[in-house]
Amino acid sequence: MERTLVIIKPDAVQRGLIGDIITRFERRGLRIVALKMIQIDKALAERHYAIHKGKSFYEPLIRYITSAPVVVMVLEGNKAIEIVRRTMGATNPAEAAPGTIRADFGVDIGRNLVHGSDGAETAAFEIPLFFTEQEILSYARDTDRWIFE
Ligand code: D4T
Repeated sequence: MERTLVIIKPDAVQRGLIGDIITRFERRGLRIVALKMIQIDKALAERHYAIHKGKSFYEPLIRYITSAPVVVMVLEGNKAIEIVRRTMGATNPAEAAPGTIRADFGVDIGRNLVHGSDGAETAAFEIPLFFTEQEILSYARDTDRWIFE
């Protein structure tokens, strides 16, 4: 089963949207296998966003993601990576489809509420940045057979 990293970003935490955002993913049927609240430091932010180094939005992005606490989670499920991306909506909330998290709660690209790994390789890189193996739980839910074929 696929795993993906989700970050509920500082703006979402400050705006009291942790519960709403987690609920979207829970209702979708994805299984939460790790979850914690942290404040990302500069070193971790720079590793996580290394791919964007040198771009015009890089410095503001690092300032934003380190500015206040975030909630990080590992979600698991069939096609979890794609399902999370579609549930979040387009990177720019102004272009996100109605019904997605970014469209329903956001306006600007630099305050887009949530992060989800954008592919299998990215997930494999990002998850260990935030969680040890011991922090990621393996368990089944009684409802799993009603969600996963
Ligand atoms: P993240 O990584 O935060 O989930 O976002 P996406 O995967 O959807 O988008 P991304 O990697 O292209 O961008 C990372 C992060 O940078 C912000 N950003 C992006 C920005 O402020 N201005 C921009 O022009 C772009 C492209 C938003 C998300």
